[in-house]
Amino acid sequence: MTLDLLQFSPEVAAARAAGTAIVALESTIITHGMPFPQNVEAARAVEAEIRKHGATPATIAVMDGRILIGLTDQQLDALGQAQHVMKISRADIAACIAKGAVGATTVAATMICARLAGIDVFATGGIGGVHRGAETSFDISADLPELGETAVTVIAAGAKAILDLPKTLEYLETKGVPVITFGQDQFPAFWSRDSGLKSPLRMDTAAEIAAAQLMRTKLGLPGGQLVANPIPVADEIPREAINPAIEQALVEAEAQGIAAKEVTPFLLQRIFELTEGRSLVSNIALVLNNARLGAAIAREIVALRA
Ligand code: PSU
Ligand code: MN
Repeated sequence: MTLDLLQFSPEVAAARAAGTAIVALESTIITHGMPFPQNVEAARAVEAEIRKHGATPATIAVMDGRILIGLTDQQLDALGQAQHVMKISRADIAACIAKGAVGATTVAATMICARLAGIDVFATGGIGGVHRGAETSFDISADLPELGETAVTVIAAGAKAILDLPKTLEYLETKGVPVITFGQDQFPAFWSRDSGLKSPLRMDTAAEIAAAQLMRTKLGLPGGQLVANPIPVADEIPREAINPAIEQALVEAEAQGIAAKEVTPFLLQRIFELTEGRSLVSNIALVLNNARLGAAIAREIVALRA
């Protein structure tokens, strides 16, 4: 029944029929995370990277009352330029589909759709988290509880230092989410390889990460895994270099009364402007890096299930 709501692109439908590896991708990063035209170029490059590494990309969005699992070139282009696209999470995905609006899926909504489509792995840039000042604003991204509920392995470059990273890790632990850093002991902070915090878990191979997800299923544990994949050394922006932009963006958000769903897009846009585009170059590089690891994990899951 739910399958009626899903519209698979021809490429994704073929991968499903063949039982080969698929990696889900979100669309909020396209509509609210990066400016046009770099957003569409980046989305295409990420899809190509996944194909190059032996898996099929499935970019997810909502249009015309259906959930698209895999976008055609035209759909991707239209989404990348569209104005007034809804940023949808768990709270608003049903309303968006029901009224036939165009919606870009956040990490939480992409996880929900990936699970419905039988996709185990999802690669992105950064996840939402506990915002600084959450003790008064209560601003905690719906991405975090989703990881505790929906069985999808999400690959991100950690969380941005616009967030309160210690609180984000505490919240994930409370929700029973394994936070696995790939190949190092320190939890990464998106543009920087080191947040100064120790990662709860560390794994060094895609096979281990795949096995851990299947073990959760075997144990009857709901929920996914967060894989934190450090940005490549060559693309890193050191903490000292990015921090002034982060601090200024946060001050401006506060002064302008930016709240709720607007907070994350506002901060991303301001940091892009304040770093004169440097943040975006690194952002694209780390998403490509996550796409490669996502493809490897998806292939291992297929192999383990065989
Ligand atoms: N963090 C990033 N880039 C992004 C986002 C977060 O570094 O593009 C997007 C993702 O779609 C994420 C969403 O799921 O913002 C979180 O929004 P909020 O904080 O409103 O939950
Ligand atoms: Mn929020």
